[in-house]
Amino acid sequence: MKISRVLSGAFALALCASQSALATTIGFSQVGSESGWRTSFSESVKAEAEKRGIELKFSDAQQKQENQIKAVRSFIAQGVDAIMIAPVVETGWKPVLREAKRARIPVVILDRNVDVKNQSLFLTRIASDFVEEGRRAAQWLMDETEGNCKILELQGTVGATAAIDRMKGFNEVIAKYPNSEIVRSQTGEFTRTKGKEVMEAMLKAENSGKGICALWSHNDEMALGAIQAIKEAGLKPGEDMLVVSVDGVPDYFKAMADGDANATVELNPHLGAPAFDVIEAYLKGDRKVEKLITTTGDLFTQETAAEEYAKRAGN
Ligand code: GZL
Repeated sequence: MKISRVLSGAFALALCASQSALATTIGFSQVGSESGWRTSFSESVKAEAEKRGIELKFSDAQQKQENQIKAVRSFIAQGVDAIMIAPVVETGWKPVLREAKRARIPVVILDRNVDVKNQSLFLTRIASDFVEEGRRAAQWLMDETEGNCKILELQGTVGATAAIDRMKGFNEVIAKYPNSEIVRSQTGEFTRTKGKEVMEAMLKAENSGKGICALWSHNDEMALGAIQAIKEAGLKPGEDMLVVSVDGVPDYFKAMADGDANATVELNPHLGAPAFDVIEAYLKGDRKVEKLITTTGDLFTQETAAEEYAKRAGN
């Protein structure tokens, strides 16, 4: 074999080794830090990036889509290897996703969805089945109340997939029970402060909650705020008014252990690992990836809340 061929082969091997050793740079546009779940999600992604030697450029959009779009444009300008977006709402993403595609930068959607017809604008979406979360919360409540319940609903962020789909799933089940209905529904924007504020207003409008059987909250953070409002209205949350929610954050397990809340559907915050798996495979040339990778979570009640809290507190 000619010496030049041996050298070029060695050079190619060395180049390949050095490239794989080069840190992958990934831009991550996160919604914000509006809930305990969101914070766990961010921390989990950062820890996973650290573990894998990935250079993570993290942007917190404070729940504003314009900040997310700015961050994605900045990632494109910096020439990152891949972009992850946890979209605050479903609409308004097509232009910036097309810019990423033109720049040949793969995009992974995490958690909530983007409403784009052209599915080639992103590599995959990794998320829980929010409709199923709503169904499970509703079925638990119907089983608990023998299908006889007047319900207040705290909706998540308007236009967010989690709010749209949890509402859809919950209503699908409630529709089967003629003696149950949602009597009032309003957005608490997924935050504890707004959840308390909106619950205070709903209780005032509903005779201080007399005759209300349950609160259905699209996330634990709003439910925890609402629990304060229920107490200040002179009612016992968890008893006079049942509380059912989604996320499974430690504070909510504590509330269930204290008898102030009744059930939650846990939402997996560990989306970093599956996202990095897909991105690393893609960067190595693997083009086979499902358009949706679904995570799952269990429904938890007061029965196991104390032991589950002990496992989660301080994590
Ligand atoms: C749902 C996620 C929601 C959480 C909230 O997957 O988008 O956003 O349920 C968070 O805690 O604000």
